[in-house]
Amino acid sequence: MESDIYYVSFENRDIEGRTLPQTPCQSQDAGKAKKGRGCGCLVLMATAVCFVLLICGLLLVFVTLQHISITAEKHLFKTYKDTVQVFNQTNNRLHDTYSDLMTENDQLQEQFNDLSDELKRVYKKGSLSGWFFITDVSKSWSESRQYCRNQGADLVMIKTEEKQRFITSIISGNERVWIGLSDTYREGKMYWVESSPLKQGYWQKDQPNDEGLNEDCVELVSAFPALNNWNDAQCTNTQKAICEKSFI
Ligand SMILES: [Ca+2]
Ligand SMILES: [Ca+2]
Repeated sequence: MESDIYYVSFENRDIEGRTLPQTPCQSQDAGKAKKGRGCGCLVLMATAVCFVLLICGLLLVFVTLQHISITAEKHLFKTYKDTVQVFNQTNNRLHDTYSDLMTENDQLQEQFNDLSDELKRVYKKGSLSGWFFITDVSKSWSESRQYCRNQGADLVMIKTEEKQRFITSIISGNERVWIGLSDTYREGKMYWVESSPLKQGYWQKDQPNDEGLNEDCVELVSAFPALNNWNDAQCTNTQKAICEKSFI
């Protein structure tokens, strides 16, 4: 600044050292220089303001993007949490349903076992047509017959070889079952439960023997050959029986 002042003083002095008035051109140049320095400051200030505004803008964009990202993550987490909750609820319901089904299955299995004990079978072949089943409890001959009648059936009558073979085939293992034949009304004369006389029998060897003069009811013993497995026995013996219900 002191150099500028010295320069101006030098330029505006004559040979004798007297101060000369400034020319119009000199005044114009000085104003331009001063104006130029002012413009430079304004440019710097404007640049600084623009820079600050740019930084603020960038910060605003950054904060906005962060906010959007966090919101999206929150929404995604909530969706995931809801999905997990629905999955757990569905899983619990399936587990309950599975437990119910297993309980029902156990009950059905028990019912099936009960039916198996009774052995219900339907048979249709040739002249045979009926529903045969073995009682699930052991009773005397008379009680067994009553049991069959309570089911709308009667003790089975076996009048053909085909039926004899079939009845034997549905009795498992070594089992003794009552059939609908007896000589209760007349000793030595066998009658079927429908009161028709016996024409063809499938007796074990040396049977019927009316042992002890007290054997009037006929049983079928599955352990013996199919065509030789009848025996007369005491009617009060308790054992299973085979019932027959004819198709109407
Ligand atoms: Ca007898
Ligand atoms: Ca006997």
